Amino acid sequence: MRLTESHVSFFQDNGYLLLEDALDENDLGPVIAEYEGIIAERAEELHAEGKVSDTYADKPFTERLLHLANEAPEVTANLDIMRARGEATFNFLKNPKILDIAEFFVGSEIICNPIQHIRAVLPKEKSKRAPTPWHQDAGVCWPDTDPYFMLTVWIPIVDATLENGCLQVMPGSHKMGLFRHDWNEAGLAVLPENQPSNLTPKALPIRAGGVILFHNYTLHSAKPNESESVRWSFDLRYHDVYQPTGRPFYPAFLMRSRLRPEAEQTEYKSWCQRWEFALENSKGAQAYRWPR
Ligand SMILES: O=C(O)CCC(=O)C(=O)O
Ligand SMILES: [Fe+2]
Repeated sequence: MRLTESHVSFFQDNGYLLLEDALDENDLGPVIAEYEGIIAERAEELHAEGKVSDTYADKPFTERLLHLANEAPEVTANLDIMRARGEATFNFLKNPKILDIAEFFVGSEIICNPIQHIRAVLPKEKSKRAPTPWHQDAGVCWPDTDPYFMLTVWIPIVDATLENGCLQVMPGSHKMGLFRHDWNEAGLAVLPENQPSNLTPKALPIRAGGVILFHNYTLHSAKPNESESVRWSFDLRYHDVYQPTGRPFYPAFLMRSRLRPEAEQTEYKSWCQRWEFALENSKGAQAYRWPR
């Protein structure tokens, strides 16, 4: 995808940028297949244990997890990137198309930040979690990242619609500094009384294959999932190698270095090992500047 100065100036003015069709089937297919495999394996296990009445093998990717979760909610546990640690997912983190987009904004020495997720958002009546509340990603980092720019890349792997809980942003909010965040039942949130009253939220429905970029100070949230299917998306973060990550007890990976290509940390096995070690040894670490 060729980015131009007008993309950059839109991003600088608004704090976000939506790029349709940045990725295709070859990029998303392996990740979907990997998660289909993980879910199929769990379905078989749960069925063998008598916890689900059916493996729901005939259901599409956007629905199978939901049917299983209706009977065995534990099926949704540990699906996140660093817990499931699939190789296709790891390859996705260093997908050259994503790194090319990131390079345009963060330069050529690109760290893949450990604050990264794949989210399988269930329809709201079925979900134990409220939709992601209004927040800034700077707010979920340690304050040592405050002076720096970090790029969030939000990637739907199924179409994200107004109905199934697409992302929404407050354009211009990235120029207003850090807002106060408070914990509520939805998570760490900028409560309505602390939000800028002069800005209007903009919902960003986007087809699978598109990507949304935003700034670490952009206020954003997710709409509720009012559909009958699962909203699957990635949110990944990239920044320059010399910046802190905001979660120093988790591993960061130099995914691209034009200056020192030999220093790149793009090996699947060591990615797995470093995450295993970090998850095992960081229990109880303070993840947020605002304690719960
Ligand atoms: O996908 C969501 O529900 C929230 C995403 C988000 O907060 C982020 O990408 O930083
Ligand atoms: Fe966020």
